[in-house]
Amino acid sequence: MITLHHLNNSRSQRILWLLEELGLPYEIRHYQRDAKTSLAPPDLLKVHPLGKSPVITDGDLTVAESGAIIEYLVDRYGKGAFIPPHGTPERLRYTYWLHFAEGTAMPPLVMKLVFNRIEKGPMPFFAKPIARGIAQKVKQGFIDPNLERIVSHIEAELGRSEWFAGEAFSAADIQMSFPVEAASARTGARPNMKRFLERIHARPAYKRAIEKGGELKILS
Ligand SMILES: N[C@@H](CCC(=O)N[C@@H](CS)C(=O)NCC(=O)O)C(=O)O
Repeated sequence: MITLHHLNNSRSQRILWLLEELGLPYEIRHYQRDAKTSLAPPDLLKVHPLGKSPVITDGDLTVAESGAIIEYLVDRYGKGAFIPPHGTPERLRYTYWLHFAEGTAMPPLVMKLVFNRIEKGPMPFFAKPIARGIAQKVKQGFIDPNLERIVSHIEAELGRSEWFAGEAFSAADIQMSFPVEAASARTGARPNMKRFLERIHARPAYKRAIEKGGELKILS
């Protein structure tokens, strides 16, 4: 039996959604973020040394990292579903987006969230102008130009085909859903991204995943 160690309001929602798309039997162990820090509870450290979610256990195996979990589930249980055939241009696009999501898109999206918090968060009045100045400088000089390029790239690619890897829905769309949600919340949604989100939200398996794992409230 597969167990998904699911942290509320997190990237783990993608794995829940994939499990629903695959129609596999699984159980969910729920973990709640700390209300003040948003960090995962220490219990998750008993499952994996980083204490982050998603993580799955399947018999003796423990698999962490969304992209690795997606590859594992699709390879082991997918029977060819949600992955384009080997040797096709679609397969290369699939691999690209599977890595792009966490390797390229998420780091500046997380930085944007952190520096927004530094800029707006509570702190002693004498430190505020300094912190605000540093946050604005990092955002203007580094984070925002990077995000502009990333979001324009995503938007253009979603204009090329209905889904990230081509005309067929694949697990790359599941992996890319979180950066598209986060980019829409933190930089503003563009038309193709908006339509992509509408398409995924309408999928029955997506809706079941939200019912079981709780609403995904993307912070901005
Ligand atoms: N690249 C990893 C990121 C894992 C990650 O950072 N998960 C976040 C939730 S979105 C987490 O567990 N945060 C709680 C913490 O760091 O304590 C993946 O895609 O699995």
